[in-house]
Amino acid sequence: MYSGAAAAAAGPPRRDFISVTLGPEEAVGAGGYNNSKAWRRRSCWRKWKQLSRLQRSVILFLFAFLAVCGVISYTNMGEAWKSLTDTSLDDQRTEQEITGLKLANPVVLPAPQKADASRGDYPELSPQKLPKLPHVRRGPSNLQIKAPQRDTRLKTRHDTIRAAEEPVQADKEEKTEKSIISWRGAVIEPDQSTEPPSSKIKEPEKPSSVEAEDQKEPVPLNERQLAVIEAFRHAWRGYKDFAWGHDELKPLSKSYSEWFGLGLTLIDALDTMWILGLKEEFEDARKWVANDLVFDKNVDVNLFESTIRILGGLLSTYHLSGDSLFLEKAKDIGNRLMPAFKTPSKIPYSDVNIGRGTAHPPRWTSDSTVAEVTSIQLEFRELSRLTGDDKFQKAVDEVMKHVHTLSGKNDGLVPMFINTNSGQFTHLGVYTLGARADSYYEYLLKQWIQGGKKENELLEDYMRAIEGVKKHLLQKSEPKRLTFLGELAHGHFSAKMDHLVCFLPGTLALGVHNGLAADHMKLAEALIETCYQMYAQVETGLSPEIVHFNLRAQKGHKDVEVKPADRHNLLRPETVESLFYMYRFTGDKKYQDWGWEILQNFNKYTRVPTGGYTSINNVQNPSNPEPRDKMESFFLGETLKYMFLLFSDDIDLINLDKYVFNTEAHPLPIWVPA
Ligand code: DMJ
Repeated sequence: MYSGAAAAAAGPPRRDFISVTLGPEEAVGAGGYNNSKAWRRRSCWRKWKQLSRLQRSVILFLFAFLAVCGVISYTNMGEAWKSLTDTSLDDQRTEQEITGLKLANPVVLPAPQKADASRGDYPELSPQKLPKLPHVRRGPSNLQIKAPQRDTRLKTRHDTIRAAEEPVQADKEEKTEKSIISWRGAVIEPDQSTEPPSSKIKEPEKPSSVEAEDQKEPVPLNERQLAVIEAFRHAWRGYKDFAWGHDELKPLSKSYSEWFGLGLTLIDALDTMWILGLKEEFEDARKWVANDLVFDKNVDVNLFESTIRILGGLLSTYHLSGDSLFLEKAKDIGNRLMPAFKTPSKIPYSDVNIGRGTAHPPRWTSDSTVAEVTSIQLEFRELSRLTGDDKFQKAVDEVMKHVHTLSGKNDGLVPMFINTNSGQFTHLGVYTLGARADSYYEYLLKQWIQGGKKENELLEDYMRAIEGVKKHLLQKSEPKRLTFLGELAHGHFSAKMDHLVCFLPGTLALGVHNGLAADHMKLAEALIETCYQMYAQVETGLSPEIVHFNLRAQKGHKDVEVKPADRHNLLRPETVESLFYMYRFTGDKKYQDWGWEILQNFNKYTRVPTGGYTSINNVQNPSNPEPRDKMESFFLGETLKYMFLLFSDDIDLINLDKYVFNTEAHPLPIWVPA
């Protein structure tokens, strides 16, 4: 509004001008408005004549340029239209296949982004050139012409296995061919359907399904992969014969042990069977899940263990198979685990009774383990995304946000315990990347990747922690100068390293693949060499649970020392897991060779002739490794899966730009950035 009084009071008004020069023809004169055709033509011509020679040439040039552009784009549109028409006429291609083509092409992740000031700037975070993969055999992903062949890769895998191992009769062939279509998943939804995290999740999402990757030629299995399949089948035979539907096989006593009474090994192994292409085994197991898996039981389960093994296993199997049975079961167990979060601090209790809906800490303390409360996030976040119910994600995100703010960290390194009442760290001053803290670090990076690399607090905490690792925990051993991670207890360094720490080289390499500091790769290379030496320097060629490194050179001493209480091997996966990542990202065959040695030693010292593999008590005694009579579920869920992937040259067999593995080796989709 303009007020004259106010303007006067304010003194002479500031004037802004726009000057418009009108020629006599343009002026609306006394004759009024004249828009006749003849007048307009005359007027244009006069105007053209009034222009300078230069102006006329520029205008003529512009017209010519626009005309050329018009011709070019017309030609392109014609081509595009033609190919579209051809596509729709192709009666071999179903609507789903066409959608699948679109789906499979874009890499889920964006190129690594440079961290800017608003995202918390780290000098280390500048995008790194991703290492070239010399072993990549896939063609360009952006295939626009060839329709994807559904089922081809796993179908071929079955064929290879069958050809190598079992002659099959003609009628059985026919039956198998028919069932291949159904076993690959009743519902194949080609939509990757991934979304960034949101506190208001509305639409339930669909499975990602490896189907989307099947458009390219299947890569045949090599001998080492066939050896893994043979090992898996041997382990599975023992489980099936003596422990079917129970938690863990006791292969020597030909019986089983129960932990939660939920068929732990069977659920943990589902996606491994899918990836290895073990159709019949998978179908048997699916039937058990459909008919016998019941969560309405008066039983206490550990929140972390049941999340990573059961919830994680069901979610990934749902994604790989597209079978909604697994999502239904995942929802059921997810809901039953939620009472764990009803604590004064919202830091969850360690134990939940899934039948009664009650939760509690262990009997002797009100503390929870830090790794446990911070390594359930990938699974609960994914459950929210799939169901459209944000309660799961809210609960676990709150834990991470809270831990982010806590004091008691040492350059990003966290203590091992946290109190469920106060929400504070307890037992301060002890820092390790081994038991009780390990997967906290792993999940910082993996949640950041899962969410599309946007959640900066997670990245900040991860980067800070790796700096803390370098500052406080890194040392070199004698005589071989192996780089290892020790522990810090109240300012005192201990040269003790758990085998569990061997997850770290793989995690570091994954970070570098996603654009983080290149020096993390150097550290990863040094650490994986050490983890391998934890096997190679021991009499059976199998790593003990814990080693101590020599800091001073002594005659006749190796780098690795083993204490009597630590010389067991539980068939753990961490070293093989890291070997897999290292091979994927570098293509260096030595990592495959190291994994092959380890597999052979598992076969030599832990294989039970009547079926199954067993943990052993003494890795230093090849003539009597002292079998413990237990096959952990993670041997099938993780160790053999990572072995199989390590020996594969197919980077699309669980593509690491599309999937992120939870800490129990269950692949979950990476959410597409908004
Ligand atoms: C598995 O349950 C998981 O890998 C977990 O993160 C650590 N312990 C075992 C395997 O060693």
